Amino acid sequence: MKTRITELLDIKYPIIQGGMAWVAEHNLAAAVSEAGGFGLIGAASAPPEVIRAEIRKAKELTDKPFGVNVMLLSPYADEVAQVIAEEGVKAVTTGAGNPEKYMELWKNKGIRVIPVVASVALAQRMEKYGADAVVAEGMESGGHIGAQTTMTLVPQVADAIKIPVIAAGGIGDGRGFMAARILGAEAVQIGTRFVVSRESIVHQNYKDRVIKAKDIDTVITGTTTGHPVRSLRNQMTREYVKMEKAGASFEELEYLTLGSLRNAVMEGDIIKGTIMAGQIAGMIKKEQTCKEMIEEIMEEAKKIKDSF
Ligand code: TUI
Repeated sequence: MKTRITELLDIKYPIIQGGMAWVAEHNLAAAVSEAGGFGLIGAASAPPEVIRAEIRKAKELTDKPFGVNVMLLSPYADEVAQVIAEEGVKAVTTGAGNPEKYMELWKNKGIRVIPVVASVALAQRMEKYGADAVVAEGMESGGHIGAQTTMTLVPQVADAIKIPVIAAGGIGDGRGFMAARILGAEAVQIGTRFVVSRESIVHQNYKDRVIKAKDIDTVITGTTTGHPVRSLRNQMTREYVKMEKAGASFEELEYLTLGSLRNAVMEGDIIKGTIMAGQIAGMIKKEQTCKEMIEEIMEEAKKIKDSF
């Protein structure tokens, strides 16, 4: 299935992997790229030298193109942006902000720039500043989210810009893939499903919790701090919501979640940790390799296409 995104990124299938903090390291990125999708290393809040090493390790595992996701709230964002330009990857996606100040640096190195946006306004601004594509990410996603749903955001962004759109948020199978294509997207970004892939280094407790999740099991915390985050309900989110209702300060809430994503992903602390996951978690039922996941999605999509 050829689209402007498969051409832009030189990939077989129009499926890109979410730049998930702690989860999206070199093994996952390489596995997704080897399977014909587009893998990404999630830089999250990691220091620049860690990202340099991650890029080099991914290059040892695959000759296929892959990218890095830059989380713009990171204290290391400037240095990470520089490291990416030095090391060279096929594309950068960005999250949680406006990547304007880095776009020239990356574009001069021939790196494709694909900002993740949660509004039409930012999508238009990114196009004007030379973005190659955008990811339109709905609030069904896990992690830090905007306010629009995928169903409403994707067609509005697709109508507003000429560069290709990648849909994200709530997509995990061939039906979601085809729905996104019908809404005007030329590829999809998938996060939560890849969390439970065999190649994912995520702790088994976390994977099992995602697999066990029901449709209504995610909650949004942090609305009061201006950084809403979707994760699976647990002791931490109950405590967080209680504190938010009681008018806790930004600092108190930050303290509660300090290191909590790492503790969930790496140590398997699914009680006090933050189990970021999207609303599609309820549909994800088994661990598979990235190749099995991608090929299954594409086969389902083809069946749907042929039945129309
Ligand atoms: O960035 C994400 N997902 C993330 S980042 C993250 S780490 C984090 N943890 C706690 C609090 C904050 C961050 C975990 N998950 N997705 C892409 C995304 N970007 N979603 C929403 C946005 C976004 C929001 C506002 C992008 C731009 C924006 O405004 C920029 C502007 O200046 O207009």
